[in-house]
Amino acid sequence: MSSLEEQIAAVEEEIRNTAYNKATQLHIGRLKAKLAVLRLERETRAKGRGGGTGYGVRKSGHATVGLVGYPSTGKSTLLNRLTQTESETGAYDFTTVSIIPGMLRWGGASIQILDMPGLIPGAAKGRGRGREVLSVVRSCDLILFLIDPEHPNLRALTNELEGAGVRVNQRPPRIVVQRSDRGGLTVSSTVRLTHLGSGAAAQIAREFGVHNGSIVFREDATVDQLIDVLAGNRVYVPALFVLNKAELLTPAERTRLAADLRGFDPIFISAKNQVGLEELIDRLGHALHFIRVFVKPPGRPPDLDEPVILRKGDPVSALLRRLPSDLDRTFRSAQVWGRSARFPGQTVGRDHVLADEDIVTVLIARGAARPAS
Ligand SMILES: Nc1nc2c(ncn2[C@@H]2O[C@H](COP(=O)(O)OP(=O)(O)OP(=O)(O)O)[C@@H](O)[C@H]2O)c(=O)[nH]1
Ligand SMILES: [Mg+2]
Repeated sequence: MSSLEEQIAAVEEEIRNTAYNKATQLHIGRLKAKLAVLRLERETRAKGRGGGTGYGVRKSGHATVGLVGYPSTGKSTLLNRLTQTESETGAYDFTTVSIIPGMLRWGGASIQILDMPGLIPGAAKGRGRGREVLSVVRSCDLILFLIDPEHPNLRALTNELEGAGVRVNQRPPRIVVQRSDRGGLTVSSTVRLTHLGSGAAAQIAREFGVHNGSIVFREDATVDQLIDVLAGNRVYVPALFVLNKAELLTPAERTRLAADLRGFDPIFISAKNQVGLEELIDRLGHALHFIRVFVKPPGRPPDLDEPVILRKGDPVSALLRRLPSDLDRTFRSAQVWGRSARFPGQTVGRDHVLADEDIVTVLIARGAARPAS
């Protein structure tokens, strides 16, 4: 029996060597599914050995941003410029060997920025502490890719993340898989499927041990998207692409790079000369979608001077986590005024999604003492 790594390498090799066409489409789909299952197994084993648990960075602030790039692209230099931290920098690779946090203010929000060791090809397999770095990347709210114009190979970098289950600037596929014990597998869709038929979908599902239940497609998904949903441990992280050392570029080189990387909408900066950092900070703040929510104690006016900073899509429970801890424990319901309320003063529960500038009153269970605010 060959080792897990050998099996993974063999399947990867077979995928590479199989020409993609109508006749091989399903075969490749099944190989990809097999590969995803083997990689899941690798993750499970790494966890069992205590690997892949990361560096144990404590998240703080309103959002966490990870600096990701090849070695020597200027990640530490940028962290130091943005946050007045002192992460060691150097003209050689692998200067940074652990995760260094810094804090950046944006409006009323604080953004935690994590400087990390440079990534190299093979990181997902554990090269150069890659597995640890990638596990920290998985927990970030946003990835800031830092690129050296001399090595603008973005595909290799994002592929490395793909291999670790990180999906960059994608949203979760709208496919619902329900497993059951018997009755066979039904595949249905609410839209016309152009990438894979229901027979192919069922075969892919079987690779994951799904023989009974249902798969419903709510979008025209690809094989890779179905595999992502079946594998189940994917994270979907937004990203910004930043080209550093831009002061070394001639105008012509800059124009060419901007054209090559058009799809990535890159931001050109010079961390060393502090050029382009304002635009970067601004894009960063907007990409994190902060919202401000005002708390109104019962029977009193709202505190409009001190908003609670949350992120778009956050529910009432996220607000409770930012308030004195007893409020979370004794929560009964909340009343909401503002854009997320169907009418002023609507009574809602923990799962209600808040909107920017909402005003919220937290009501506590009868008999529970309200903490002094
Ligand atoms: N010309 C130029 N050099 C820069 C710029 N930013 C950083 N550097 C240089 O690039 C080299 C690497 O910088 P670091 O900040 O250590 O890079 P890193 O990405 O943290 O590197 P690792 O920790 O090894 O992954 C240093 O010599 C920096 O002075 C820049 O904007 N322009
Ligand atoms: Mg560094």
